[in-house]
Amino acid sequence: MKETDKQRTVAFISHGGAGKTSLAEGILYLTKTTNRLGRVDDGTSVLDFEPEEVQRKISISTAFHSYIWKKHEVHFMDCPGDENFLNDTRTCLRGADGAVVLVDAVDGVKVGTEKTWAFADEYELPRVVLINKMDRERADFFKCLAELGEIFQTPCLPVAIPIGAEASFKGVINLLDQKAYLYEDAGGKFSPGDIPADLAETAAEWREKLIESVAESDDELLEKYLEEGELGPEEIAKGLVTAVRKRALAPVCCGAGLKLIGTPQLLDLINEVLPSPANRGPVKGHKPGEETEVELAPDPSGPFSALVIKTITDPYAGRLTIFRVFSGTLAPDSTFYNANKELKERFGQILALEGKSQKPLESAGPGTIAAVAKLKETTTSDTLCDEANPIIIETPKPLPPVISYAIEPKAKGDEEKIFSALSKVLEEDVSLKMDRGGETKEIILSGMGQIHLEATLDKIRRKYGVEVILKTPKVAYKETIKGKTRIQGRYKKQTGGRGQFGDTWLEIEPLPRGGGFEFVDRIVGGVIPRQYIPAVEKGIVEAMAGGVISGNPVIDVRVSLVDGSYHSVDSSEMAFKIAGSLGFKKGFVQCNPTLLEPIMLLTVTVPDEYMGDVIGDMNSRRGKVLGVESKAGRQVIKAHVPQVEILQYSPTLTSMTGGRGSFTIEFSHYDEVPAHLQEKIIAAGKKDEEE
Ligand SMILES: Nc1nc2c(ncn2[C@@H]2O[C@H](COP(=O)(O)OP(=O)(O)OP(=O)(O)O)[C@@H](O)[C@H]2O)c(=O)[nH]1
Ligand SMILES: [Mg+2]
Repeated sequence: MKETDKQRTVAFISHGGAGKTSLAEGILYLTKTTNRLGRVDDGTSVLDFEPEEVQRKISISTAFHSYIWKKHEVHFMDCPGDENFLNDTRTCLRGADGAVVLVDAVDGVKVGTEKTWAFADEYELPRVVLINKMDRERADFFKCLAELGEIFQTPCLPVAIPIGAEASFKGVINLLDQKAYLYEDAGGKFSPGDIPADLAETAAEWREKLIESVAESDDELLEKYLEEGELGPEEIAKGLVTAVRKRALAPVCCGAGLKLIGTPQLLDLINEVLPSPANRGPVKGHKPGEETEVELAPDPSGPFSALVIKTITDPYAGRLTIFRVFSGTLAPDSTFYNANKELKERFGQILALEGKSQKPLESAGPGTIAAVAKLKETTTSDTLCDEANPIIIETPKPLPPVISYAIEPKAKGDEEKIFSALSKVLEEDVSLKMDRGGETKEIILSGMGQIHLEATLDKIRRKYGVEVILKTPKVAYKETIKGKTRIQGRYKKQTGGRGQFGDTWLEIEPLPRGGGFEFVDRIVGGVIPRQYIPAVEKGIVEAMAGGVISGNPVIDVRVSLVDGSYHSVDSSEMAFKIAGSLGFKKGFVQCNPTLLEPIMLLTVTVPDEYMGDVIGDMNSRRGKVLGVESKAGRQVIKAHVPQVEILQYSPTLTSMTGGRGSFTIEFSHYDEVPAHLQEKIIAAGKKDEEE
């Protein structure tokens, strides 16, 4: 059995492009896990290996690997930072015990930093911060540090400060051992030395602040510090660990991951302060089907539990299920119990993940991230466990999709192929949503952003060979009426032998919104024989489905069949169906017809300062603000807005709020389209019909 105190399971998180993948490649190289330094920029990264990632030079999907550094075995995840792919980051992060938050030394704290920081808060993860890319022009360590202090509640204090910056960034000063680490080249080689004289004062100042903060997080230390005015090196080190693990402090270090400057010091920090699975404590959950709480200690010989954090589907290799073990130890060629699906799954090899490749593992204990292939029923967020000790580990719901497109195959007839390819991709990406068979009969694909959907379609093309185009989804308009009428629908045809005859009188009137369709049979005295009456209704229903004025379906009407006549030889179901349809269409236009549009409930959450802009924009989109509520320092604005006005709301909100807003949209009700907008919709509907 492996000891778990020398094990770490960490995630690299940040806003997009802060250098996580480059840092991780550097770590793999430095720890001799790989023998060649992979680079994002030339497509040689073993972590960003999917063609969609290589092409865009961003991480789309969390990649997993592990390394050994000073006898510690560290499993890590390189998470995406781009807004479009943060759902994956959030899902995978549930499997980490600690996080390394990267901040670009030029860009500072960005929205993506705030969002990923919030995910780490959600899971109560201890974290360290790396101010990265110190070699870039305009890199500013202390400006970033100030931003961290302003934005986050957890105090962020340096344990290392930079020596030089930009092109002359040379190394780091470790405030704990008070040594300077100078880098000769970009290969990660350094030599320790004394703190340069010009930085001695700054280093002493920040060291004092660090010690103060460490002391404040522990009563005993504080007492000693106040009495003696200082703490010994061991006390500081121990106090720092305690402070980090209870999230009273996030230590900040610096470096340039691409050049491996500061990377060894970061690796030391990960080993020293982030928790092992044992330090992290038991995993909490509940019994399947019950609320009874269950806790499982991170004991390698205890009952097994693991959480599925990712599923990858491949048309050839099949399904790969990636999980984080919380307790117990898994052996190959065995079974485990899926507590969510309530069934047992059999598996063969256990695989260690090494970026794009895998290798067999003999066992997987607490803290390990591993995978098994070809499970049948298990999906992301399921808990795998021991049937005798079942547990369901709570996971958050996926982030709601923010953008929707209609999709169409490039080649006619490929609809089924798209549908089955998408179903596969949906399995691995829970932030995608597909709707089919809605009002407009389109396949609607929703996701976290334009790039998310585009990358998904690229993947479908590559893996399943279907070409798809994105289109703005159609709005499901409806026709209805505001007035009533009494009308005759008559169909008579005499050609040679037997003729056709059907004669109806209809009363057409509006129903309240949501009333749908009512057909009332008021025929008395057999003026229309019973057997023809359903045909009349059928004719009307068909006419309604195709629409009368704009090609959109009719709703909220009542049609009463009040009178009519028939011919004993020429009448037929067909004739009455046509008569009903003709009567309905003729009558409908006399009833002051109008168009209805779907109105959505738009809920927007933004920091205070953007409220005015957001409400102003809602008003300009024919929205009606229903109310504003203040929640955890943010404003939640609810409004009814016509769907057509917010088909592409995501980029609008992003540009209004610098990415700090979030929103959800759901259907609310139908309402009348203002008269001046109806003409265009009617014309477009007619054009569609002609085509
Ligand atoms: N100057 C400089 N550039 C860097 C450094 N680290 C990364 N870069 C560059 O920054 C860009 C983004 O780097 P990545 O490693 O892909 O960043 P990331 O955080 O993984 O990006 P996402 O996964 O898409 O969020 C690339 O062009 C890198 O070459 C660094 O330390 N210094
Ligand atoms: Mg990356």
